[in-house]
Amino acid sequence: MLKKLLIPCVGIVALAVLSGTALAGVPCSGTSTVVITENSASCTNGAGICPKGDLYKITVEATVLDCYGTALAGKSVTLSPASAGFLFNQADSARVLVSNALGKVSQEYKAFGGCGNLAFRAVVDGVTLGPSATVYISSLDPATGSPLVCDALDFSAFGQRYLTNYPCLDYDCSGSVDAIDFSAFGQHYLHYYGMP
Ligand SMILES: [Ca+2]
Repeated sequence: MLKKLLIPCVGIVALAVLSGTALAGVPCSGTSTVVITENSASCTNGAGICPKGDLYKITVEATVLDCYGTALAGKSVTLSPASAGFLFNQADSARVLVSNALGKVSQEYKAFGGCGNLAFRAVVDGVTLGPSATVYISSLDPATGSPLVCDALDFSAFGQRYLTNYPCLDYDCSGSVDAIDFSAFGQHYLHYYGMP
């Protein structure tokens, strides 16, 4: 009995997919993209982030297409970080944007905490797009115990890693945590999210 019911159902779905009518206008994870670009002055693989937002930044862009490559305009797109080890403020944790005529949304992020490999994803009409490829983030706020502020806990973390190659604290991507990084740390010490 079940088999008799299932076979016609599968046939109808297959016909709808083959005809293309079922999926046109629906966001498609196979064709849509989520991309992070870095805006870093001195690093080709890394972007130092200060919780105040006054060092480097990243830009996340999602392009929403259906499975036929048609751009979907006017879609509500929720961008979210897709990696552990980071802390974003509430708005940036799930930022809702509306896609333009090219199906694109774009958002800058420059004030957050944590470090490591960071990816983003997008959700549109219940369809998850991405995650993006990861970019490596170094940070003035590496200690998770004091989120969104560069304070004594971060200084302690810095001291323990000084003269190592720990990438979280290598703000200029020189390959070592050295005096240049210490100078940068000092310039951003006690910076916090929302600081004027
Ligand atoms: Ca360095």
